[in-house]
Order: sequence, then C-alpha cells, then structure tokens
Amino acid sequence: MTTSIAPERRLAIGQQVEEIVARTPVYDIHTHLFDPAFGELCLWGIDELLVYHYLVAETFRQVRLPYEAFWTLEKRRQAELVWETLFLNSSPVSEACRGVLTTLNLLGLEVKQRDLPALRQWFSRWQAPDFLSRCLAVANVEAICMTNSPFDPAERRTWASGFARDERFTAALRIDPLLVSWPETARTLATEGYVESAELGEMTLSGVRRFLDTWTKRIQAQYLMVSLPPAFVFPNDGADGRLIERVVLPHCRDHGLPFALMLGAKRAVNPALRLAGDGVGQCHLQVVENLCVQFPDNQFLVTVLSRENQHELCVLARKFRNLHVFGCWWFTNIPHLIEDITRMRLELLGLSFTAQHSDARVLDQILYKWQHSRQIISRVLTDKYVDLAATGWETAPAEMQRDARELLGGAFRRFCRR
Ligand code: FIX
Ligand code: ZN
Repeated sequence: MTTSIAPERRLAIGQQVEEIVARTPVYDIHTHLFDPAFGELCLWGIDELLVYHYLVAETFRQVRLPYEAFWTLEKRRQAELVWETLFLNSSPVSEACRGVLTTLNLLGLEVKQRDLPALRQWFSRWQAPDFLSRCLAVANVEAICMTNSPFDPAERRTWASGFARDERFTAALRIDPLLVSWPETARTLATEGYVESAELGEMTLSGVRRFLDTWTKRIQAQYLMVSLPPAFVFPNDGADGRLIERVVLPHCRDHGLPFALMLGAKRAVNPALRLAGDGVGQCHLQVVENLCVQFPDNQFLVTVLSRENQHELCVLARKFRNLHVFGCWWFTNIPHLIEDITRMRLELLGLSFTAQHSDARVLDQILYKWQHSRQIISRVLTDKYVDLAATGWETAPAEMQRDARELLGGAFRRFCRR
C-alpha cells in the first residue's frame, strides 16, 4: 500500500536534494572550453558571452542588418548589437538570454542596471587564470573536458609547442573531418606523411591508425568523438563506414577508450549564419544498435540532438551495457526538454547515465548551464524520492549524495574505466 506524502515532507526532501545536488562537484564531460595555455582559444567575459552563437541566431531574427554586415563588425560592436536587440529592445526570456543574466548574477553583478559599459569594466579587472578558478568554484565544476581537434591549426600550435597541463582540463579527440570529409582530410594526412593517397587500402588504414595513436597519446584523450548528420547510416561502404570499422573502433578497443557519437546535427542549414547556422534532424538510431551489437568490445557514448530520438535512445541503452547516454545537447538544452529527458532517463535507466554536459564555449557559461541544469535535476530527483517515500522507502542523505555523483560524472567515469 502506498501512502500520500505530506507537503512539508515533500518540501523537506526537496530542500535536501537541492542542497546535495548543489554541493556535488560536476565533471563537465563535453565542452568547447580550453585550458588557459591555449591563449586566445580560451574565451571568457561579457563580449564573448553576448556573441555566443545561440544569441547571434536569435538576434538575426530581430534585425534587418544583412548577415554579412554583421560579420564585418568588430566583436565589441556585435556584442552591443546583441545586447540592444535581445536585452534592451525586448525581454531576455529565451534560455540563452536568461543564461547571460544568471551568469552575471552568480558573479555578483547587478543585472537590473542594464549597464553594458559597467559590466565590461568589471570583467576588465580579471586575468584568465583567476577568473577560471572563480568560475569553477562558483559553478562547482571539478573538471572540464575540452573538445580537441587535431585538424585545427590554432590548437595544433599549442600542442606542438608543449605546455604544462592544467589538471582540471581533460581532452577528447574530435575527428569529424576524418569521417565527414575524407578526401580533403586525406590530403592533410598526406602532407604530414601519414598516408600516400585517399585510397582506403591497408597502407592508408594503418597510416590513419598511426595518426590517431599519435594524437591520442599527445593529448591524453579520454575518448574519441564525432558529430554526424541525420542521414548517417552504419554499416556503410563509404569512407566513413570503412574508417569507423577498420580504424576508429579497433583504435578505441586498443586504447580502452569510448567512441562518442553526437547524432543529428544538420550543418550549415543557413550558411550565412556561420556557427549559428546549424540545424537538427532525426537520426537513424539503427546505427547505434548496429554498432552495439556488432562491436560488443567497444564502448559508445551517445547523445542525440532531436527530441524525437530521445525515447528510442533510452530504450537502446536498456539493451546494451556498452552504450552510455549523456547530456541534453544544444537545442535540447532548454528547461522543459531537460526536465522531460532527465525524467524519462531516470524512469528507464535508473542512475546509469550522465544527466548533462554544458557544451560551454565561453568559460563563464558553466555558471548558468550548471545552475539551470542542477535546478531541474534536483526537481526530478525530488519527485522520484517522494514517490519512493510513498512506498515506505526512505532515501538517506548519503544515498542521495551517491545518486547525484552518478548523474554528474560518476557514471561516466565508471563507464570509461570498464
Ligand atoms: O558539435 C558540437 O560539439 C556542437 O556542440 C557544436 O558544434 C555547437 O556549435 C554547439 O556549440 C552546441 O552547443
Ligand atoms: Zn559541442
């Protein structure tokens, strides 16, 4: 027999969960942030927050300025235009706008003044290393995983010159160009002496393998990752299919590393918007089923961009223990979908998934992304503990603590250690 839970009891459980989730440190397993050693790649501050591509896309909806004219503006002026358009001429209710305000608020700034020059002045007093420590402390994030492209010249310079790693940053090896534009990538690998041609014979395959070995070791990759378009199928006889089967998966097995697939990003739907111009489409989750069945010795980290794919992915994860579901990616990183998706995952998978990643591109964003997600995770967990309490099952604070750790990085770490 279940009993109904008194409102005071529900409130007490809610407060306890909120406190526990707030003090549980996060391992942010997918971001576009960089160790400060990467210099200009490490973005932070009010202007960077304002020119975030999520906000640029929203700004273009409200201004008549031609796209190209926006891109010729200096970053400062772009930021001013976003501020005027989305914060002054309208109420900043979208998730990305609200995020800027949560961030400023958590940094102790008075948002109601609507004073961009004063905000700029406040940020100008900081140096990157101190600001990093402040953000990590306020967001209660203990480690950040970067997204590292061995094909990006700006990044390669820092890796080549060597630097003392900040232990709070881990690395993930991002290989999109290898799989989505093989002929061009083959030319790059040829200039570096890894391959002789784009012909996918044994010599080329082992050359690509050497390339992955070098970079995996160089950056101490925690996993390999790729984002793929909605139309992607696997297995397939194209270069992407063959490279995954013959190179990427054996490489991951040898190094004991998961392969992360981010599925459903439709690139450059409106190229004039540049980084803000990508869209979403439903992916074929048969791909994930095929990978999990055919490669039981590989581990797969998967997130999907389309809301419509979320349920099928969850059910797949119930079938395959070599599949770990993570995060509410990009267009799904909005409160009502985070709540929906997190609730569904808890109900279908228990605690064996990673509830969220920030995808932050600007350091300060970890403040809002985690604050907003923690609120929702707490709410959903509270409902679950209240439902359990109705059966007579009391969840002890230490058990709640253990559960929060699982969702915020613990389950991911265990999955990677397998
Ligand atoms: O492919 C990715 O890792 C995406 O997260 C990015 O490309 C995207 O631009 C983004 O910032 C989403 O949050
Ligand atoms: Zn990303």
